[in-house]
Amino acid sequence: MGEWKKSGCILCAQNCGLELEIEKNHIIKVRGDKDNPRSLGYCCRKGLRIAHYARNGDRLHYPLKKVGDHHERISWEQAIGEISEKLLSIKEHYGPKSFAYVGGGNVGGQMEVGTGLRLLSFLGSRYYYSSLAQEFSNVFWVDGRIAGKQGLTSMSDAHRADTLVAWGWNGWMSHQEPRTRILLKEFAENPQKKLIVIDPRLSETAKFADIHLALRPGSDTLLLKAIIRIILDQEWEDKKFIEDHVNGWDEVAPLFNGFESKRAVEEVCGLNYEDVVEVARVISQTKSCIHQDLGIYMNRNSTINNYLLHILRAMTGRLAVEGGQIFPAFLYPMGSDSDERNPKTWRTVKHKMFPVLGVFPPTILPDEIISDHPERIRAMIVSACNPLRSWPDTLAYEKAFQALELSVCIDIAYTETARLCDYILPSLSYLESYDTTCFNYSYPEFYFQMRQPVLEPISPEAKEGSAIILELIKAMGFLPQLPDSLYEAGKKGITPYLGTMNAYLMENPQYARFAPLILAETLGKALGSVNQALIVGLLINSSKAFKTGAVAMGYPADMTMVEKMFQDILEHPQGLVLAKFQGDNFQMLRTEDKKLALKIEELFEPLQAATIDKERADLKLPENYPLILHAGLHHETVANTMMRNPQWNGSERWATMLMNEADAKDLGISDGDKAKITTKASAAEIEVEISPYAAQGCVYIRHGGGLIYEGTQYGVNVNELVHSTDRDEMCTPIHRRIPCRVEVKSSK
Ligand SMILES: Nc1nc2c(c(=O)[nH]1)N[C@H]1C(S)=C(S)[C@@H](COP(=O)(O)OP(=O)(O)OC[C@H]3O[C@@H](n4cnc5c(=O)[nH]c(N)nc54)[C@H](O)[C@@H]3O)O[C@H]1N2
Ligand SMILES: Nc1nc2c(c(=O)[nH]1)N[C@H]1C(S)=C(S)[C@@H](COP(=O)(O)OP(=O)(O)OC[C@H]3O[C@@H](n4cnc5c(=O)[nH]c(N)nc54)[C@H](O)[C@@H]3O)O[C@H]1N2
Ligand code: SF4
Ligand SMILES: [Mo]
Repeated sequence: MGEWKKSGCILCAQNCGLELEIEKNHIIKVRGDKDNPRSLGYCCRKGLRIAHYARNGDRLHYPLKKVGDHHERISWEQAIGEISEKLLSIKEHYGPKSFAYVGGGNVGGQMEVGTGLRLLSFLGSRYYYSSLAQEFSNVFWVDGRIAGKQGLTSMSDAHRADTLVAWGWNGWMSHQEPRTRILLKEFAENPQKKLIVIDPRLSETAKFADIHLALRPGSDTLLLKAIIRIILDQEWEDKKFIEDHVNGWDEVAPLFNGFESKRAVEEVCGLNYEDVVEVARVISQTKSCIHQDLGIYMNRNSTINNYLLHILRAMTGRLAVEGGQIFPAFLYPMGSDSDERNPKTWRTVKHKMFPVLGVFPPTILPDEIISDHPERIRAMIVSACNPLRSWPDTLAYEKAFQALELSVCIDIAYTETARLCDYILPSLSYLESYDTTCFNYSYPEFYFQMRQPVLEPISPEAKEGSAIILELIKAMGFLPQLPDSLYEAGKKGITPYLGTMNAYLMENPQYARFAPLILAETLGKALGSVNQALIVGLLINSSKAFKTGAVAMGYPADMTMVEKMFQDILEHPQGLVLAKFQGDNFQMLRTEDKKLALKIEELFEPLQAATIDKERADLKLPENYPLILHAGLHHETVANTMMRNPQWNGSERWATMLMNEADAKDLGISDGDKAKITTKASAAEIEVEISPYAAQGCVYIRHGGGLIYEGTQYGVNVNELVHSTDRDEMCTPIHRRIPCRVEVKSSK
């Protein structure tokens, strides 16, 4: 019999509450935590197998340094000393643009970003690259324009909707909504609710649909334009909502003048027009919610499609409303506002690409390293991210890492990225440390969970990622000498600490911008955790809306709020509600008049240029690549690159490429045969699985394959098949549409 402890799942952004039975520092049983206010006991197959994340043969135990072609153990002192010296020397020789900070957290935890971004800024650089810009730059950019500022990322509020549209989202497998399978079943079973799935294939989610529009892959722009045109023709738009809450409608509506919806739907999207009219009716006439996902974000026309989706929501009164698409408030936003129209916004030296939400895109990073520009990137710290498997064009990344003068990886495992780095620093895992994620979003109740350590560290040398970066910052001399009084005050409690800190900053206003780091260093020491101190910092710096919402929950309005709240957080390892937002969702907007700014002038031209004829021509595949590779299915047998031991999937068949029966017949391929798949980037051999879940003309390889576990590679790394030029206007990769060809290699 072990001890049951409350924690959270770190394997997807739902971060469900979990209870773990721990015996002798091993997880022996897992169950969903009914006390978690958001997940309410829900847990999927991945969460149940989380023990494979905590313990695996690739865990790191001490700092390593590359010597020749292998890594050797070194001390922390040597690691911090050498890395900080090299960083300063590279900066001195080549300037601040030569440094990039990469990752900083994944779906399981992000507190190390709190120190990582400050290290970046101390070195004078703004080059922060993360996986966020591999999916969301397109939608973050559109959200930013419509809401008035980047950082207010909108999300679907499916549980309160009557119609749920799954657009390029396979929720049954990927979740992406709280308690997704329960939600989808509720939509399937309740006659008052409708599930519409817009996906070229019969996905696992589409099986539950009332209406499934199996559109031609990549024809979403025309379908969206058609739905909008139909609503206008039928006068189904919500005129009152538009009048009250939308600016720019008079200029947006004419963009759809003369659009031939029937012809687009039938000739290009390959759909029945009556079905599309019905979908337009249901979206506009019921309490509808559209959840779009990677089928849109990682596809052609991603920015225009996100714009069209918001136009559709706004004209039907479903944007910034409960049960539709809402702008939730965060304790901390996913990133900072960056506006490329401001000439001070940094661009990359080679591609002149701008950041979105403060993040630069992974598709161009290899070019920015390999470039012969004098200010090219030469030094990089990667933490909690695995670009060598997660980011497009592995072959380009392999070359780029060779061209770096300093590469450092902070991880829990000897990953494919770690293998190429000069230094590898061992982090505590998310189950061995205090951490939280920015995915705590909910509205109007603000739910929050700080996970607490439930396992003893496997390695006595491992540290919090944030603490490692803080060590580097200190070794480079960026932090002032801090008085003992600050260290001492932390031991007396948070309120006395804040008093001492305020007094210190009044006397030393020049250090105000270092406040979070001073907190991390001094309060972090008192609490025994930098991450905890950073979370206290988030509470201190929370928005006015958050603080007002917390007072409405009964928290004191004065300085003691932070201490009281942090105490509650510690006493509720299952998570809790910290605030209840007041007023309607429009109050979250950053536009001056709190209206939706629907007019995005830069997109008018490309939106209109996407005509039926142009789209038809653009959708044609090259003759030598007649099939579409869906590069990275987020299937239940995948957990990004977090579960390294392939045994976590038992005897489940997971390393295959899914193919439609008709395509297999055409190519003379049988189930279990080895096929060769070729793309512009490269070629690979892979076992074919004939599947009802594959659309004709498309093949599907799961995301996260090709991990090297204890020295052996398992499965195909799909990012070897993606070329860095397979990207869209926001530089997000077009992983859902990689032209390819497939040939039979050997029969089983
Ligand atoms: N089990 C599991 N769950 C996960 C993850 C995991 O690794 N494993 N990862 C998590 C992460 S980080 C993410 S971002 C999410 C991703 O979650 P999803 O976005 O749901 O993942 P995908 O597998 O890409 O599913 C996208 C759907 O888009 C469809 N699609 C492809 N092309 C088109 C098209 O042209 N038009 C339309 N309309 N649809 C198209 C595909 O057929 C597919 O069903 O999953 C999360 N959940
Ligand atoms: N071709 C293709 N590529 C894709 C996708 C696709 O669909 N197709 N999907 C993309 C998507 S949506 C996403 S979100 C990304 C995800 O890709 P990444 O951002 O790379 O995230 P993960 O694979 O979840 O984990 C990254 C690293 O975090 C490490 N890690 C785990 N726990 C800890 C910890 O406690 N501390 C530290 N420091 N490190 C830890 C893991 O060992 C792993 O090496 O992949 C993307 N890549
Ligand atoms: S839905 Fe996501 S967070 Fe919840 S148990 Fe499954 S993998 Fe973990
Ligand atoms: Mo993702």
